[in-house]
Amino acid sequence: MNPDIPVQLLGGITAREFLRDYWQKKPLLIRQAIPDFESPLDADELAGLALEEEVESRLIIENGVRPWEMRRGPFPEDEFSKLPETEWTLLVQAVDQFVPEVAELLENFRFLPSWRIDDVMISYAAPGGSVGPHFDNYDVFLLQGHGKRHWKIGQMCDTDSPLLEHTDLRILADFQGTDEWTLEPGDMLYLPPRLAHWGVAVDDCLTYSVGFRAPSAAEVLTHFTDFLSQFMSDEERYTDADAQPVSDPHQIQRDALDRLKALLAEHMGDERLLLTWFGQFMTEPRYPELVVGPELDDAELLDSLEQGAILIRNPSARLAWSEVDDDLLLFASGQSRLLPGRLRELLKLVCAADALHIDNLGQWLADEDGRSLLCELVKQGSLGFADE
Ligand SMILES: [Mn+2]
Repeated sequence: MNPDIPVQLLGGITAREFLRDYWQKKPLLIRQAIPDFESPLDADELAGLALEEEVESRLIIENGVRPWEMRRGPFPEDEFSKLPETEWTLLVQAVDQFVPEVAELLENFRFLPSWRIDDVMISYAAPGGSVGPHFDNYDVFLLQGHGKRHWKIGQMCDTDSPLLEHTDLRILADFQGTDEWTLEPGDMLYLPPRLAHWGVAVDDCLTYSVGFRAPSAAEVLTHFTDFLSQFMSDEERYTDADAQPVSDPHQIQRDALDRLKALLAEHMGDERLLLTWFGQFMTEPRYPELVVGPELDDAELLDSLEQGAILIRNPSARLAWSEVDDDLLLFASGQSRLLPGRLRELLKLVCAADALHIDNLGQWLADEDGRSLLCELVKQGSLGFADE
């Protein structure tokens, strides 16, 4: 998309302006980001999802058996009828993986890399309901889906910010409000990471949270070094063939540090491995158990497609691609595959298309590598056959 065209979702500023002035920096309130937005699901449907085994949900009850009581789903059917009239919240994670109309909302965020998006969480709150003042380590867009929610924003926080003593929730002990707004359906609030915020339902309200993900530095280092270690032999060690006589045998000398730094730099600087690891890591599914496919061979796949079968992306799968020298890497749900450069348009199609079928795959089905790639993706569960 053109980064210099005003975006309705961003209140008429361009993607370039948003990234420059707000992204990861400061909040932005956008009135009618999605004009006349009508929530594709209602409170009852959301509650229905929270009964399902594979769906991740939480209930937060402000005055429960203890203050800010948290219960984890799946919930029994009569759970909601026993709740108080006010001051509770139901949070359902990754609704985009279960409700296609919710996944479609993500099309509005194509000005950001898809691998940065985590999920669409939807919360229902009874009047007065809130999860308390808190901060997150991630960017979030809060789209009001139904009813009204009053948002307050506050100070920037970090791990030293004092929290209420509570086992499950990270509620700020000290909230210094700086600004506040009441959001109505279609209004949206962007918040950068670590900004304190507090949203209280004015009436029955549904709020969509489009959440982003960014690995912590600790995760990058531990996971990347774990990945690298698979490619190293036990013989590869600290070496000091250039050692000099030492004056004090107990002292660790500067030259030892230099050898270690060289060893680290040699491995950590391998861009191809870094890219491979990163693509795999960022496309790991949130629920790997939902990414499984059937046994299938190239000929069977071709046959099905020729008979009109349609392949769609598994909503629980994550896909991304990259280039390395003249080759391409496709990352699919935590795995990577090196492919010849001529498949570039196929990779883009696989990552972006709503549906794959004989008409848009056309020539690629005649390409052995293309066919085998599609077959692999079906077997792996990243692509699946659409129900007829
Ligand atoms: Mn939050």
